[in-house]
Amino acid sequence: MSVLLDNQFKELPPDKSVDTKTFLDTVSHLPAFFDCLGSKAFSAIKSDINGNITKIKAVYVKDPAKYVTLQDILEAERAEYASEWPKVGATLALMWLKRGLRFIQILLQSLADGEKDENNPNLIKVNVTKAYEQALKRYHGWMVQRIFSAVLFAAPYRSNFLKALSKGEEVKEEECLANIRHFLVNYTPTVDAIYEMYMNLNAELDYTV
Ligand code: 0SG
Repeated sequence: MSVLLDNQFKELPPDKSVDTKTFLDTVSHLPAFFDCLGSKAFSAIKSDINGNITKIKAVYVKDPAKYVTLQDILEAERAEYASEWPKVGATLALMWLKRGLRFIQILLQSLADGEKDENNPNLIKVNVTKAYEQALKRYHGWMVQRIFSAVLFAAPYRSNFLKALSKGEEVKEEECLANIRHFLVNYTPTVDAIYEMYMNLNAELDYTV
């Protein structure tokens, strides 16, 4: 079985609201995946994402009935924190988490679309760089951009990455790519919905770290 299909996102309802518990249950499986990538270079990213998820969960468990959807959390924090919002609490954590989720989406879509460096077809640098430039780069100052360049050297080979997605099993490339496409069917609209929510609530910030 595939890591992705074991942790599929649910189809969104017509109003595109994202159920907090389902979302947290699904994204909670993400950090463990970094251990399969075979390099300690990913530990800072893993702990950043873990931190985001822990922060959102901490708010949710305080009152699950109040925070049924992710939008419930943003609206409650907007009322609670006033001028500090949105650079605060779970709103801030989800703002960063969604960028990591967008990165993963673009990376997987690029692999599924068969984009590759024809001279080095077993490298995923071209896919990772595309994802970074579209999802994260604009939020990173030169220092973090340099960290990205260093991490890029630790990126696994395409074949090893696809194997890790298949939980270490030898799965045919086409089957793995089919699993990725299947996973993206609900994942992409979920990430899009979170971006849309940030835009509609005017909660997006564009400072760099
Ligand atoms: C397969 C190959 C993968 C290669 C991956 C390369 C990805 C590039 C990564 C670059 C290195 C990023 C390291 C971390 C950077 C962090 O500084 C930033 C900003 O972090 C936020 O800063 C925190 O997340 C916030 O935490 S919070 O929960 O408490 O709210 C907060 O601390 C904030 C600063 O707060 S403020 O100043 O506003 O008060 N993080 C990122 O850029 C996100 C990086 C996500 C990378 C996702 C990569 C996924 C790879 C998947 C591979 C399958």
